[in-house]
Amino acid sequence: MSDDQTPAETPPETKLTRTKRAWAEQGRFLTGQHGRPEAERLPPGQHLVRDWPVLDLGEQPEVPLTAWRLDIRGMVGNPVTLDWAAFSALPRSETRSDIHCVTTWSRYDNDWGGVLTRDLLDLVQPDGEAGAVMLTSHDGYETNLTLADFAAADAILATHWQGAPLTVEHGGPMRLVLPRLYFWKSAKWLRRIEFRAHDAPGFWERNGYHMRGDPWAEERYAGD
Ligand SMILES: Nc1nc2c(c(=O)[nH]1)N[C@H]1C(S)=C(S)[C@@H](COP(=O)(O)O)O[C@H]1N2
Ligand SMILES: [Mo]
Repeated sequence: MSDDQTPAETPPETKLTRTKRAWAEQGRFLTGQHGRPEAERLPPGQHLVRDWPVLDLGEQPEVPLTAWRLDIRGMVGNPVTLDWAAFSALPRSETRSDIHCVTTWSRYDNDWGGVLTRDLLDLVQPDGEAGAVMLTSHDGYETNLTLADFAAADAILATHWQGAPLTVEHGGPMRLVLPRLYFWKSAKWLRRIEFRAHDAPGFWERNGYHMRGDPWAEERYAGD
């Protein structure tokens, strides 16, 4: 894990260190801050809600912690299957972020607890050739991300919301939260993360949604 003491020497320049430096530069908007003027906090075409709507494909899988597993596969140096104890032993972090759903609702100031995707990446060591991830969930849902988006500084594998364990309807025991993209990218009930060379469409992306889904660029649908 990366909470390094003072390094004795400069680490060797590799593809991975270059990639990580690029991620760090992209992460200049720090966790817990929206990083934009207040007037621009709400992306175009969005409206604010105070409640938290539930959206899914009609199935809310119950995954007992004793049976919970997260598979990390594909182009990584250290493929692992984590059980709940192993996942809970990873470094814990807290973030505060806004939700932007493509159906036009946004919700400000959600407090998340869990494991930063950065800390998972430190564990599994993606290959230099890995450029994308495919996320698969217990309900069969799939969604795709570039590795750079997955590695965003504020992306968190969340187990808690506002200090309490995530409820099943919102993706508990663990979901991704990726605040910089529309919320369909934030897979609930996450089961598997596969590292790949190239980005390929997931469920909504095969059904007309945009491959990336940046709310600030209004990337709602394919062709936007
Ligand atoms: N596994 C899974 N994850 C999912 C979905 C889903 O149907 N299944 N729906 C996505 C969509 S379209 C949205 S808007 C958000 C909704 O999350 P929420 O119900 O916690 O608001 O989850 C995303 N993640
Ligand atoms: Mo959505």
